[in-house]
Amino acid sequence: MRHERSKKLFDRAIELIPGGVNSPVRAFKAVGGEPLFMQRGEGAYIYDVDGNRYIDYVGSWGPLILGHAYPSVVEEVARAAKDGMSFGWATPRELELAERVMHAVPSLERVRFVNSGTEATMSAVRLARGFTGRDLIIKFAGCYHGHADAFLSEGAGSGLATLGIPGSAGVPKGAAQDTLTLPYNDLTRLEDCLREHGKSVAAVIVEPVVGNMGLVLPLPGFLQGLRAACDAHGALLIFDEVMTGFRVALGGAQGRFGVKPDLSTFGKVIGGGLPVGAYGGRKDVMNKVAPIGPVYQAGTLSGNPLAMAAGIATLDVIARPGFYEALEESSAALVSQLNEALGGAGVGRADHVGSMFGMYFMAGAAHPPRDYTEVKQADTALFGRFFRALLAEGVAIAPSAFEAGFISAAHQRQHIDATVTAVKRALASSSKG
Ligand code: KE4
Repeated sequence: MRHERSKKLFDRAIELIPGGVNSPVRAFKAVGGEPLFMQRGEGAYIYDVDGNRYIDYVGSWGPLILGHAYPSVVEEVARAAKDGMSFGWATPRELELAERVMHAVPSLERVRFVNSGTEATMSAVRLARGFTGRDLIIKFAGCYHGHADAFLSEGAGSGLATLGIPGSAGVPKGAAQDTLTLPYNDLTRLEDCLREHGKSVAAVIVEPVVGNMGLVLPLPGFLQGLRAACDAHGALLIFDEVMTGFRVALGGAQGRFGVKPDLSTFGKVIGGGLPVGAYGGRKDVMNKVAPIGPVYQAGTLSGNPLAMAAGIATLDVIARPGFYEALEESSAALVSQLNEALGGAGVGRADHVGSMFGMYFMAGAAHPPRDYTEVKQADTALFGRFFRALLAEGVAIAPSAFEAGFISAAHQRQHIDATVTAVKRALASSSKG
């Protein structure tokens, strides 16, 4: 494959933008080589600026559950654009999307739209603090909740795990000290922490299925245990469903696992590829949000009509009967073959929850990783070689061993078969070191 145009663009980009990218995980820092520039996407494929085609499992890091340039989504965005890009006044589409999101997720008695997952999680945490009058929050190592100060302490996941940086510079001690970080899947440590700090803990925030340290599933009873522990100590339970929401099920992880949080955050799929985030939950809690309550949160482009149109069109398709069953089938078909290929090559295994999957380069591991300590044993050098070899075979996965993969409704049998062939070839060429 030739990458001259990507290289030329990157040479220009690094003179304009830090690292040449607008989000660190795109920089290929952890896998070597220079980032590619994409020109367009169509269904399961993306095409880089040099015309190379890839079967895409990044899907814009989760939003594109329908695949790229889905016709009805594009049409609805174009229709909205013809009436004006943004008003800064309330518009009808905000209610259209709110009703769809709330119908799918019964724990949402009220919802507020914002412009990113980070805005959603930082607002949910501020609201939990405003509602409880408490300052501390508990998060779990390897879980990523966006780049607000409160979340960038030790073990923040996603790009920080990818780059191997423990936390971020620029976070004041005051912000970091109010965040307690515990091991995922460890209820004993949580209960010990709540016994000591319980009266000051405003909320426990968790990725109900983790996608930001690679894919890590909740152990049986973990999510239920979080619910009970929060109830016992008067803390709010926040499910960060920015990635899992409308991805692992129409009702998100809370629907799939049957645990009801007090607040939830969303993003990605509900924007259909345009910038949308949301937070919502119990009415008594959400009623504390301005303008009816004392917890302030605002946004110039919140509820933007084009973004709402993309979300509405996306949710109208995924809410159709049989959508998730078909997605589950293609996901299981791919991941069982990935698991066989990785196991057969003696380098690791694969797992999935719905259309969110993970590949673990941990030879000989007796089980999929359960927390950040186990995940960090991944052979990242081998992953880097595998990533580059797979890209050369025309299959694009996240450029990090600490991210999840996403299958869309556009991924059909032929894409899955081609992917498995490419994976086997990439494993053969990359395991030589
Ligand atoms: P954004 O601010 O990037 O829209 O959302 C932050 C966020 C919050 N919560 C969860 C569970 C998330 O996965 C994310 C963002 N996910 C990463 C991918 N691991 C975004 C990719 C990137 O940082 O470029």
